[in-house]
Amino acid sequence: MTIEISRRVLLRGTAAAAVGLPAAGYLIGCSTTEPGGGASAAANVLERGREQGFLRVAVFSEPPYTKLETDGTVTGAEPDVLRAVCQRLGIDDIQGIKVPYESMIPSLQADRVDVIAAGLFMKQSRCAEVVYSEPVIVSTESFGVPTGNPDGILTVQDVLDNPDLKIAVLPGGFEQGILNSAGVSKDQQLNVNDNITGIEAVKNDRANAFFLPTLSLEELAETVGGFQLTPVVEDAPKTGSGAAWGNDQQSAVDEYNAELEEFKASSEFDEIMDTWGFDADAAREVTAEELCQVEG
Ligand code: 6CS
Repeated sequence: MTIEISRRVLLRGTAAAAVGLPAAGYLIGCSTTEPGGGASAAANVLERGREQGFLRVAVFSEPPYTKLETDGTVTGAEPDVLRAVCQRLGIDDIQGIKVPYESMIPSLQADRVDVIAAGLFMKQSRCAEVVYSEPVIVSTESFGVPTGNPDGILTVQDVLDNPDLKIAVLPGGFEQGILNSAGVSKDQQLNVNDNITGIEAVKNDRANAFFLPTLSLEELAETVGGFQLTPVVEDAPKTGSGAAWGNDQQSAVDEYNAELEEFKASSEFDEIMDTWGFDADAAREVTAEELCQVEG
């Protein structure tokens, strides 16, 4: 399994060396990182962040949830909130590490990242493996389809009703989980590496639809175009996400949540949510406990 290290991390040679990261472009396997992930071996992840000056954050670079800029800066709704709250807690910065969704929790468990802030949507199986902070975003799902939606795909049931349909999904992603829970066969699923390859599969007829969060498809419509979004998929569960921490970090998450609660009441939170197109109030009106009831 390889994990892409943002250029900014590589440019921070000493910091990268200090946390046991190689100067290579990729972090390969477990052997190249020290247990505990770095300069500070503090058991409490926030203490580690204060001591080493940053936290390593798993992202996928799927705007507006997360975005790895070409200079290595990590932005997006969730990293921007994480950075703001961390700075209030005395942690100077966060460093983005690109990790596929299916590898995020294993990377956290292997201590190759300190936290996940990727829009890794809350659901029962994930909530059993990590400790989520309170939610900062609430999300819906849509299909990206050819213009005119020639196959009439609007719901997961429509996919079930037509076994000839092929749906592009990100491996290990929330959408793949929805299809699997609904009983959609693997034969109807096309695993794609990222959002661009997913929408290109639709545009070149390798898939009839790309199943992805509504806001991610809206971003692709602006940056890539050449396809149509369906309305929100009504038979897909609605959920949300917040930062995901190691299962042994409950005391750190309690400290983080206390600061996050104050931050969510501030205008700065509204500004970040507005920048990325999310509804700040929706995230204020739901809890991690509620979203961790989402099946899957
Ligand atoms: O939580 C997930 O797995 C999904 N989250 C986002 C932001 N995009 C796709 C992914 O499948």
